[in-house]
Amino acid sequence: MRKNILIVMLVSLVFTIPAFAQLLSEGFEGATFPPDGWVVYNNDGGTQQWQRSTTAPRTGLAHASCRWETSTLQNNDWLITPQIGIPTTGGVLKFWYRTSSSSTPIDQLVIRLSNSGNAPANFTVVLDSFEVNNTTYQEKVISLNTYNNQNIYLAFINRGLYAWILYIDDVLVEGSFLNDVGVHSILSPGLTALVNVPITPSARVINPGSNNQTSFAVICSITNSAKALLYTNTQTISLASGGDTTVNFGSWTPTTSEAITVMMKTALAGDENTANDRKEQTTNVEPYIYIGNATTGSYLYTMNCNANNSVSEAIYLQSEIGYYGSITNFALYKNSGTNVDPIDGVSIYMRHIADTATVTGGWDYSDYTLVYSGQFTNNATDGWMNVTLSTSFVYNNVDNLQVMIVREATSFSGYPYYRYTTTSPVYRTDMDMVRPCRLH
Ligand SMILES: [Ca+2]
Ligand SMILES: [Ca+2]
Ligand SMILES: [Ca+2]
Repeated sequence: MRKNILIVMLVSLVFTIPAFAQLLSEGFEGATFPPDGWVVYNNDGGTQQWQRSTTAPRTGLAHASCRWETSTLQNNDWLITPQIGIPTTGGVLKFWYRTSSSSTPIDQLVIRLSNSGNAPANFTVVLDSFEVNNTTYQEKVISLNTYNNQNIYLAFINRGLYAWILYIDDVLVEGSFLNDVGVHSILSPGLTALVNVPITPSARVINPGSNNQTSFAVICSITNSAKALLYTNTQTISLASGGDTTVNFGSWTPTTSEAITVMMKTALAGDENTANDRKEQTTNVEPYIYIGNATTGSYLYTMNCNANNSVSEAIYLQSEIGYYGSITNFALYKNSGTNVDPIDGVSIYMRHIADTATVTGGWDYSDYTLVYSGQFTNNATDGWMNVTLSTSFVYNNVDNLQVMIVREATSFSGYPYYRYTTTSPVYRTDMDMVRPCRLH
């Protein structure tokens, strides 16, 4: 029950879209400094300037940092953003700052704005100027409403006299356009699609603008590496300000194993923020999804036919599957075993699960879907042993996939050894992370 509550909370967090667009978002994670489009000036004649540091990131691995000069020089170090188009309403700058020491002399940070060029002389507006003696990160929020519908640059200037080391992280500029819709993410297909299995391309579309929008087009097209158009489909939708929705396009069945490019975009007449209109990804169309590359077999894991009755559970990670849609077949790789009679009394169950490893203890059927019941294929002494599921399982490409195999029958000689990999430290004989398997 506790688990269900957690899931509901996560979903509501993920699907709340505030009615503003991110115009600049910089966490200084990239190896290049200054980041693309940013500029640094060391205007105090010293040796220190703004740089990337991994000493004290607020988020991620890195942040921007500027140290005192070795003399008693007053710092004059500039870190300047790329040009930012401030939209119609609600323009705001947010960033996090701190110093390496609260002792005197105290650091001084000045925030300036230019609505012309990005040379220091252009920054005629002082937005804020304040001492920094906090040694944990604090957020600064500065309204940019005065500069709506203008193209601006922002400068972070280290002006401490001698002082310590200034840190900045997570610089964000937001604002609302009147008319702005976009594609938040491609939901389907995943990074893998299956040959001859229909897919329903789908996208999550958002309206971060201030205006409600009616009857605008959302387009999906799929091309191959030769640029041949394999599929295109247009849906017309309406979306209230701050809203988001899943748009499902018409079904399509890939027929060839190849890499395809999936493009989804919104086409709203008069969209003032085209940066969020389009998403693109490469999807590999494959005949099968193979998980694991083990070469050794075990009779104990996966499906134990050396005992009367057995149960096993395995978790396959979303990162290993990367597929959105119906799973219609499940196969294990038989490494050896002289008996080639079909294996009686086998039931296969599947469920979505957030866990990344199986847990100790008993097993139960909760949340599981029975996808197959009957004889398990066993028609050779080695090779993939495949069953076509009686109930296909629609995999969401978000959670991990848990598979439970229940065998209710007596043991037999010449039993199979299936290829497997245990994921240390999750070594258990009753429940285990087992690879490989094959899905399609
Ligand atoms: Ca960071
Ligand atoms: Ca300097
Ligand atoms: Ca847009």
